[in-house]
Amino acid sequence: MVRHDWTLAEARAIHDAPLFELIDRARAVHLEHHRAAEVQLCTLLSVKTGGCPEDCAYCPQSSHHETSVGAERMLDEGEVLRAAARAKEAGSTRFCMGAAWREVKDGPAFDRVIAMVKGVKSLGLEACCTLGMLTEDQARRLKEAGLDAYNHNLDTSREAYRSIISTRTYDERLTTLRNVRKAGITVCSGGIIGMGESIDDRCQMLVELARLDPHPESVPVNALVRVAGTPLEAVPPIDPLELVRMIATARLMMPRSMVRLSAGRTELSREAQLFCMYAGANSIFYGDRLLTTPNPDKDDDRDLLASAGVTAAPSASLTS
Ligand code: SAM
Ligand code: DTB
Ligand code: SF4
Repeated sequence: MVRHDWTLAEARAIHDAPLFELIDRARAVHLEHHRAAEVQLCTLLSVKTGGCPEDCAYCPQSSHHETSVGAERMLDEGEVLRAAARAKEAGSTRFCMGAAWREVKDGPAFDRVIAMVKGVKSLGLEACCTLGMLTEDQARRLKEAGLDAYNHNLDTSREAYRSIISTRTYDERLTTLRNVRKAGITVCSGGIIGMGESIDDRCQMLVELARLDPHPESVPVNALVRVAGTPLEAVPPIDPLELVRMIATARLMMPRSMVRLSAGRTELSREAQLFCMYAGANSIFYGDRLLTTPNPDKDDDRDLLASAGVTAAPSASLTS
């Protein structure tokens, strides 16, 4: 049953259950709704890196923090399409283009994104963008260009949001998600754990995501990548089992969504990554780079999946 009215207490009860009980429940739901021996491979590309006016405490691309990531020029369409073709060749079925923008502004840069989306679609890939805030009209233009999904994370609970980002509000985030939905683009929205938030914050974020009707088709669960120069550089790392619990809880609360084991895999053992997949994650980012930080080697990922008999999904793995 797909529910939109989970309470924090219910989410906590799921999340805090004895680990094996939580995993058994999540696995059962996963088997019911997904091809559980498949994982979708997605490739990320930063098409406009750094110099972002927002002050997200986790982000190396914010101009408020002194990190090794500088503001770069926007990539051109050819560079992006060459990267997308390589991603497809390597086995990815979804290509996500990110820009370090607060919001999309109409004009040449947005026109270029539209051309990129058309090009990625012509290669036969799922196309996703993450460009910051979006108006209804901009969402409509992206849809017309063929965009399948838009990533815009809630990142954490409404309460914790204020201590992580001061330059925009939770409600602005929700408005963009509404604009994306209205245009008929699928929603990709999730968050980050390991920023110093409480377990209640994590569960409250899942309650907020599950409140969206329909649920986001895609829910990325990121572990914070601690980047030198950001305010969160010295936050203690999470225990990998926290990620397993978060993924299992997301799987149970949003049974039909793709749950993506996103940033943070370089810090995880092979066993922890497979445990996340067993608990309900059915997608990973594939390729040596996320947006600005490293991701596991492609060869290591191939070995990992092969050793578990997990195959790369042809496309979204929803079966019903
Ligand atoms: N600027 C747009 C925005 O914020 O919506 C799109 C790009 S932004 C880099 C996309 C997402 O990446 C953020 O919402 C956040 O969840 C994730 N992210 C950024 N830095 C991260 C980090 N250091 N560790 C984990 N996730 C991170
Ligand atoms: C998401 O939730 N994770 C991806 C994607 N959506 C855009 C981004 C992760 C970024 C990690 C930090 C970096 O590489 O800059
Ligand atoms: Fe900018 Fe997005 Fe990074 Fe925030 S997360 S600083 S909006 S690029």
